Amino acid sequence: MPFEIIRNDITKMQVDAIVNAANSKLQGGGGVCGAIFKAAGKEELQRACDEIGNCDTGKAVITSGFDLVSKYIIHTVGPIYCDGTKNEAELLHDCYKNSLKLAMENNCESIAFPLISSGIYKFPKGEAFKIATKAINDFLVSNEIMVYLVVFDQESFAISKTLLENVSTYIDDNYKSRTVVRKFTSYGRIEVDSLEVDIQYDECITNCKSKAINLDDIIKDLDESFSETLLKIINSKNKTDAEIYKKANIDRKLFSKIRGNTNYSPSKKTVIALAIALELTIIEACDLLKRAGFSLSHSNKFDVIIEYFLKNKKYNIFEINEVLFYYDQPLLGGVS
Ligand code: AR6
Repeated sequence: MPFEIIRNDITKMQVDAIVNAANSKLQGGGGVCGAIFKAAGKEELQRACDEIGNCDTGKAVITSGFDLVSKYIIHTVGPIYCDGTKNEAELLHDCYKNSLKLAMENNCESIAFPLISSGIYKFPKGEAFKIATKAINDFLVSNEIMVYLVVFDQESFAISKTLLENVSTYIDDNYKSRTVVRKFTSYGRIEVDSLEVDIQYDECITNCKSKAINLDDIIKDLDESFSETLLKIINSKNKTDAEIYKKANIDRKLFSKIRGNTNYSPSKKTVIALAIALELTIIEACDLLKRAGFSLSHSNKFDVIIEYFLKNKKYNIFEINEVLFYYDQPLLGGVS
């Protein structure tokens, strides 16, 4: 199952369980805890918490979600950050692991976490984010559950400064935004939205014009489909399906659809996620995209960011998603 990072108010998440960044006495508090108590119904939730009593740091307990959309609230107690030498990282990792375990025991198919300990408990946000993503990824290697990490601010990201600077320079050098070009003709002034047209598309038009087209010939001579090509690449790289859809952060059911239907039309972000998981070169990735009817364009910021990672052979999908998220772009993977 995939893992998605989203910007939202956790109390609005439509999932089976949301996680509360609680205190060990399980008392209503500030921050995300305050928001959850308010949305769930303070008195009822406090009564349920009081029945449990308390919870040690790194551990998790569960209550009903009361007035929330989610069925359950999992309360986990993050460490109060001191100086990094008091086992804070391990305890924070345990919060995610134990909450996920508890969600599985209660048959939850989806769960949303806030960035535990990163507010009132003062864990540095970048580090807290890294620990959260690592703990979630570790758990997903052998478990099936949809996980959302709900973050409030860009500060939470652990992306290295150098990576951000490199991507930013690459975008500046390559991104061509839509510009309106004013042309003067004998009819007066007209305005043209000058989007950069893909070279491939240009070539295709030229080829079509220069050749007499026989539709039967073209259909007989169709290239291999996206899914046929994908399965061949997976085989040639000696990978299993599970290795690839997990690395691509793609839902297993979506992958089964692609495998089972030669003519399946995946979304562009699914193709890119698979290209990243297969560690394709930029040329191979463009070929795979073409087989699904897509291309990369310099007039699209998302595409330029993907191109940066492919060209630099950086294939960590979560790192790519952090950068995409930073630039407010759609993330890779998911269920469609
Ligand atoms: N949705 C998602 N994230 C949120 C929301 C929200 N509605 N509100 C805040 N955040 P914190 P902690 C983020 O302080 O550090 C309480 O009093 C926020 O930006 O809520 O673990 C408890 O009772 C931050 O990144 O939790 C404890 O006593 C993250 O949630 C203590 O605070 C966690 O910040 C726990 O402190």
